[in-house]
Order: sequence, then C-alpha cells, then structure tokens
Amino acid sequence: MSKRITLVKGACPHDCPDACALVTTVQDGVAVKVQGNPEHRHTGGVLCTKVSRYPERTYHPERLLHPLRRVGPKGSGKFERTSWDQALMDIAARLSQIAARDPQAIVPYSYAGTMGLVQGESIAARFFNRLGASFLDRTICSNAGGEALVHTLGGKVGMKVEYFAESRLILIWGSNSITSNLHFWRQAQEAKRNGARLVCIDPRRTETAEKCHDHVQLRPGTDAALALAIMHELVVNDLLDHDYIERYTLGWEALRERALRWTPERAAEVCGVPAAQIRALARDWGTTQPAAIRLNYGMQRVRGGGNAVRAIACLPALTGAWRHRAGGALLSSSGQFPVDKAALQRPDLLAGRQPRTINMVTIGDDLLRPASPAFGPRIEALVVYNSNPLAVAPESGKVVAGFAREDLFTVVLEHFQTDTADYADYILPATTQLEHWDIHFSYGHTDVTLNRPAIAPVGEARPNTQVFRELARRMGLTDPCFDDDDLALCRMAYGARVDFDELLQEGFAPLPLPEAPFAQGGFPTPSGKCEFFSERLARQGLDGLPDHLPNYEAAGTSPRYPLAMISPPARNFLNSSFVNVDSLQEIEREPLLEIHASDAAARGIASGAVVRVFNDRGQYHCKAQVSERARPGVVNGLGVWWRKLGLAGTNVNELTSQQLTDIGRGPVFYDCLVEVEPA
Ligand SMILES: Nc1nc2c(c(=O)[nH]1)N[C@H]1C(S)=C(S)[C@@H](COP(=O)(O)OP(=O)(O)OC[C@H]3O[C@@H](n4cnc5c(=O)[nH]c(N)nc54)[C@H](O)[C@@H]3O)O[C@H]1N2
Ligand SMILES: Nc1nc2c(c(=O)[nH]1)N[C@H]1C(S)=C(S)[C@@H](COP(=O)(O)OP(=O)(O)OC[C@H]3O[C@@H](n4cnc5c(=O)[nH]c(N)nc54)[C@H](O)[C@@H]3O)O[C@H]1N2
Ligand SMILES: [Mo]
Repeated sequence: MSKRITLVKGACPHDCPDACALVTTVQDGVAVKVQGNPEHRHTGGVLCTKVSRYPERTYHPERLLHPLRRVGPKGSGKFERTSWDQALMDIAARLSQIAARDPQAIVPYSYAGTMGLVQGESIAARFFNRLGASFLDRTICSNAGGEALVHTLGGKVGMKVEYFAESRLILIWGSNSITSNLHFWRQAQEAKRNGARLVCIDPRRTETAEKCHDHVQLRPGTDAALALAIMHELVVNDLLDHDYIERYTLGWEALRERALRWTPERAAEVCGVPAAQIRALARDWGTTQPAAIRLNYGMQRVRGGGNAVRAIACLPALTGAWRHRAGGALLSSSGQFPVDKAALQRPDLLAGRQPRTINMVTIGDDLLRPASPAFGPRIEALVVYNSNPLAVAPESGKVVAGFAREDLFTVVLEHFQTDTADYADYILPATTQLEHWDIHFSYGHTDVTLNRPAIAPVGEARPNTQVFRELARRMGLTDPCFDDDDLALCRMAYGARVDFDELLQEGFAPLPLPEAPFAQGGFPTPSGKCEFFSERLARQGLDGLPDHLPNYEAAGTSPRYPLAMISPPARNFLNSSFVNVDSLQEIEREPLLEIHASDAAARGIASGAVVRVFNDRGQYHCKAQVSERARPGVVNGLGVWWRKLGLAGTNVNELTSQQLTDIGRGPVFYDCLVEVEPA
C-alpha cells in the first residue's frame, strides 16, 4: 500500500511573541508531525516542546467531537450529545429573545486561545457588532504595557528582533525568554557568543536569569524605581546623548528633575537590591553601544505596571541607543502590522449604536452585578470562545459564582471541556489550527504568517467563523458580510499591503520596515518625539511623567499576608492551554509554589509538601518547592492550571485580585499578598 504524504505550511496560533511558521506532515489524512518551518528565519526549524505536541493535543481522546447540551446543574460537567442543528436553533432563539430586550445583555468573552485574525475577531466581531452586544475590553494580557508604549513611543513598535544578535548589552526585563520567547533567546545566545553582556531583571531566578551574566532580583512592582535610578546615574555621570535628547524627545527637563529624586540608595531600598548593582547597571547602559532592552509583559501585571513600562521605554532615547539597528527596545512589534481591522470586524454594523464596555478582567464582579443606570443591563448571556476565563481571570471565586448563575445563558466554543465549559449551557466543538484557515501577525517579529488547514475537521468540529455565520443566519441577520468565507477573510486581513501569493507559496511574508526605525526620531507619537512627558496622559488627569507607584498589595503592608506572590507561566503550558496534554502534564507534574528556604523554614514547610496558599479572596493547594528561584518574601505560584486538574479544585487565580493597572485597565496578577501553611 502506498502512503500518501503531504507537507502543509501553517502558523502557530498560540499567544506567544514567536508566532512560528509550521510545517505539518500529513499521512493519509492524519497529521503525524508538526515541526518548525526551516525556511522561516525566526522559527529556524525549531519549535517549543508544547507546540511540537500539537498532534497529541489535536487527537486527544478528550477532544470535543460534537455539540453538547447541559443536563446537570451548572458546573457539574454533565452534558448530553445534541446535533448542530438543534444546538444552533436553541442558541439563536435564546439570544434573539435577549437581544429583543437589550442586546447589551449579551457579552462576548474571547481572548487569544488562537491569535488568528480570522478565527479571532472577524465574523464573531461582525456578529456582535450587528447585534449591538456589549463590547469586551480585551485587557487581560498586554494592555497596561501596550498603552504605556503608545504614550511613550507612539505605538507597539520597536527594534527588529533579529538585530538583538548584534547588541553588545541586552537587558531582559520582566521576561523569562527561555520559557515564553524561545526564538528571541536564540538571538540573545548569539549576541552572548559574540561577547555581549546579558542582564536579567526579574524577581524570580528563572532559567533565563541563570544564563545571564547578571541578575537584578528586584521585588515585584518596583521596576519604575529601578529605571528612574538608572536615569539618575545617567544624569549625574553625564552618560546622556544630549543631541538625541534635544532633537527627538519631549519633556526631558521635567523627567530629569524627577530622576534626580531617585538616588540608587532610594531605589535600592524600594527594589530590595544593592545600590552598587544599580550603579553598575546604569554605567553599563550609559557606556555600551549598541545596547538593547527586551522588556516583556512580566513587569506590567501590577498597579504601577503602565508607569513601569513608560519609565523603561524612556531609557534608550536617553543614551541614543535608537541610533543603531541593534539598539533600543522591544516590548511588542504588533503595532507594525497593517491589519485592516475595519474590513474584518465591520464596526459600521453598529449603525451609530455605542454599546457599553465590559472589562474582561472584572468579569467576576460584572457577572454578579445587578442592572443599574451606571452599569446598564444585568449580563444575561455570555458567548465564550478562544478563552478559559474560569482558569485565567483573576479572583476566580467570583468568576465561578458568576458563571454558576442559573439565569445566565452561556455558550462555549472549545476544543476541550475546560473549567469554563463545565459551566456552559451549550458546548460547541471548535476546529484546531490544523483544521482551519487563518492569518497571523506577531508581537515578537515582523513577518505575516498564513495557516492552511492540514487535515479535515476532527469529529463534527467547526471553525469559530462558521458557528457565527450560522448563528447570524438563524437570527435573521442577512447582511452579505456573513457570507465571506475564511480564505476571503485571510485575503482581506492585509488587503494589498501584503503579497498574498507570496504567503500562499511560502507560508510567511516579512513586512518591509526600516532597520533602525527611530535612528532619527520619527516616533509615531503626536509630537513625533519620544514622549517622556505625555500630554495625553496629563489631559486624562494622570501623571504626565513616569513614576514609581507602589503595589496595591505591597510587601510588608499586611501582617496577615506577609508574602508577595507572582504567578508566571509554567514552561510547558501556554496559559491554561496544554494543561490536559498528558506528555506535558508529566513534565510539570503538579501545581508548584516556589518558596525560599528562609520562608519555608519559618512555616515548617518541607520541600515537596502540599501547602495551602491563601488570602481573603480564597485558597488553593499546591506542592511547595523550596528553591533558590524564589526571593525571600516572594513566592512563585506557577500557572495556570485547570482548576479541576489541580490538587483541590482551585488554581492560583483564586487568590489574585480584580484591581486594575494605572494605565490600560489591565489585571494585576503579580500584585498579590498571601500566606502559606502546610496543608
Ligand atoms: N511557555 C509559555 N510561553 C508563553 C506563555 C506561557 O504561558 N507559557 N504565555 C504567553 C503569553 S500570553 C504572554 S503575554 C507572554 C508573556 O511573556 P513574558 O512577559 O516574557 O512572560 P513571562 O515568561 O510570564 O515572564 C514574565 C517574567 O516576569 C517576572 N516578573 C513578575 N513580576 C515582575 C515584576 O514586577 N518585575 C519584573 N521585572 N519582572 C516580573 C516573572 O518572574 C517572569 O519571569 O508569553 C507567552 N509565552
Ligand atoms: N495568575 C495568572 N493568570 C494569568 C496569567 C498569569 O501570568 N498569571 N497570564 C494572563 C495572560 S498573559 C493571558 S494572555 C491570559 C490568557 O487567557 P486565555 O486567552 O483564556 O488563554 P488560555 O488559557 O490559553 O485559553 C484559551 C482557550 O482557547 C481555546 N482555543 C484555542 N484555539 C481555539 C479556537 O480556534 N477556537 C476556539 N473556540 N477555542 C480555541 C483553548 O482550547 C483554550 O482553552 O491569561 C492570563 N491569566
Ligand atoms: Mo498574555
């Protein structure tokens, strides 16, 4: 028997800066292997462990294969099989009833289960726009840092990742690259081989920190203080590029004055690191060219996260680092992609209506809120896709209570019966990236990638787009835009700005962008300069200059909860995705809390013991690991487990709060005080 083998080019859909180009080997209609595309320079033929397990995830025995209707109480996880026809008819009828009263009582809840522009917000956005449903403020990940960047550099813009390989000094700031940005780490490694110095700035001694020359192990939420003290040293030692500052920045006099209040001694006190280490870091930053910062989202998940990103984003302009293609900073490259959002999402379908906005971070509180003039109608229906809010949203006790409301109508489009799906009235099986078309941007490099389906849908799974098309039809929404198929949507995403034939051929297409975007200013801010002082922030009544804002739950402010907890990702999971993949769960084993030996000894906690981690919001159980990875006073609760796969039915988000960041209305996952005791 001859075997029919084909290689299909695709794109990794996951929420990661690397946005890899994939090649799937298909044998007789079955995907047998997923590899990195060797032709794509950023992927370089290399995938992370978790995505190399994509076939295992796709053919998982617990993959959802047909629509399900709830038969037990909410949360019991009891469902019966139903047909697509029946499910869509029932859902359309229920949503139509609610929409007839007030469409804003319907709320979409989606994030980045897939980063695809088509299976994300295309037909779905059209559907909710046409209905006039509530808007969702998609803030759960990057909004604090993203808006901070907009207020400083003018957009989610920065260095090209490939030029980090030529840098002489790289600050890896608030990021565990080996875990969450592996293909950047390859560039940093090359720089290191060429003699560059690498410095990691992180409260946790991560695998990345271990491999850098220096590790600044500061307290969570103190990054702005550190950045301001670096500025202090640049000023007093005159390590500034006066010409660059003069020509291409705004607000230097005011920032200078603020920075002069942040001596290294003062910052050392706040950050909990030696003043000498801050001085050395500032000297290196001021005397090395080209020098670059790879900041990531770790430092913005606290009250002052926006200000921290603003302070850090000012540093390259002060030394003229932007003059070199291997100098400057990169937080996110996503603002450089010319996505035609209006074509995909059709905001014109709102026809002048301005629905209220629900912040996805406060879904716990908002589901429990009664109708009021300020809030609008009570939330009566939720349509969840590409997200697992019960696991990933803060203060899960409230999120669970909200989803458990018997009067709430919940539809979940999923690959698996997640914690969230357990609370659905209907679960609809969704296709994976191997089964549908999509087109992508990246927040870590600057190539567009295209995903072709490699196999037929597994079971009765359907693409998200198809579900929203059919719901629209059954609800009598006859606009022709609901007829666009997925390939047409892929073409529409970038229009003529990207060569679609090249994408079809190669699977990826680099954007034509300058090598050193701000060598001569030209920032996309209102002033065209790097805005140390932001007029726009000042007009909102906020501080126009970056400053250090202490955490809501700063260490030492609560006698009952003396430990600060951060909850960065476990290496082999992607937020709550992949937690149910056996081969990956075997590597991570169980939810872990890293705790320093001194904190463990004070509580009688032995390494490997099961502990209860708690605060006023709730508790969860996990295994303690006495470890040098944890700073004294800070515990690391590695995330994000499915609640039902944890040790006692909850996860780390049982403890996190629904407070919001200073800028961007983002979550404060890493601004959280707890206590730990043997269970
Ligand atoms: N393997 C894996 N990769 C991922 C993800 C995943 O879950 N698993 N998630 C993806 C997603 S959604 C995102 S947004 C990106 C995130 O990418 P990164 O932002 O690079 O994410 P993390 O690896 O979470 O790195 C955050 C680091 O910040 C540190 N940190 C915590 N608090 C502070 C602080 O106050 N200051 C400083 N300086 N550091 C702090 C943490 O200890 C952690 O090491 O990664 C993506 N990649
Ligand atoms: N404590 C704590 N909490 C965190 C974080 C943290 O560091 N600490 N990180 C935060 C961050 S950075 C982020 S980005 C959020 C992430 O939050 P989410 O975006 O909700 O990410 P996931 O947990 O990966 O859940 C995505 C779900 O989408 C599903 N999915 C994937 N592809 C498709 C598809 O094509 N169609 C459909 N219908 N479903 C699909 C997957 O099966 C998965 O269950 O979590 C946040 N939560
Ligand atoms: Mo994220």
